[in-house]
Amino acid sequence: MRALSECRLYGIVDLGYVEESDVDRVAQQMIEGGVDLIQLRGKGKSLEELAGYAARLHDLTAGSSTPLIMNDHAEIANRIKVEGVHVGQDDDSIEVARRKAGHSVLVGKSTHSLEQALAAQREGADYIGFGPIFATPTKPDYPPIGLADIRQVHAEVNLPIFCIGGINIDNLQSVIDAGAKRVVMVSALLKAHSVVDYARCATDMLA
Ligand code: TZP
Ligand code: MG
Repeated sequence: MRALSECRLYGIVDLGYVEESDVDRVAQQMIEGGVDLIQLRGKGKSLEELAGYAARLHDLTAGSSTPLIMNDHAEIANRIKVEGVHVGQDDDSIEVARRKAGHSVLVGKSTHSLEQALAAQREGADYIGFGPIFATPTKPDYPPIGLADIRQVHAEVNLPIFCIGGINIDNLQSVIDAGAKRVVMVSALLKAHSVVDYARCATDMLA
């Protein structure tokens, strides 16, 4: 399985954007375009439905050594042996997520400030998301934190840091110039005319 330290571009199969019939195709295109790890995110879907999607996706991701991360629901990682779980500030603690998963998993945590990033490191996260950097319809209730703290969070937090929120090819260079090494792209990638070309362009910029 690809190590987190090698991962630069994090893609999310967000069921708010991807139709059921498109899930496999989108995941395959992400892999072909060089997305390094993939998360399954399905707000409002039942555990049964999500477990079904996770099983389908894991068949695809495992063949390319791409870690599959389950958003929010560590109990699904207990049924489908995905490589990781991602929790937010209001979700299970990292310790509880690891216990529910029941096997060795990566656990990532969403953070929205330098203080939360430091707390996630103390709590034992394997990586963090840091954002939203820019305003985004994918997470509309969170105020954007901007580019200013990216350099400091990299100086103070010794974990892989994935900047997230409103990042696209047009603003990616500004995020990199602000100190980012790793990013998550959700809507920009999922809405791209070619997911493969868009991902390749982003991974080239992050190389
Ligand atoms: N957490 C912080 S911003 C965000 C999440 C899940 C959404 C990112 O989506 P997009 O479409 O890349 O802005
Ligand atoms: Mg969550």
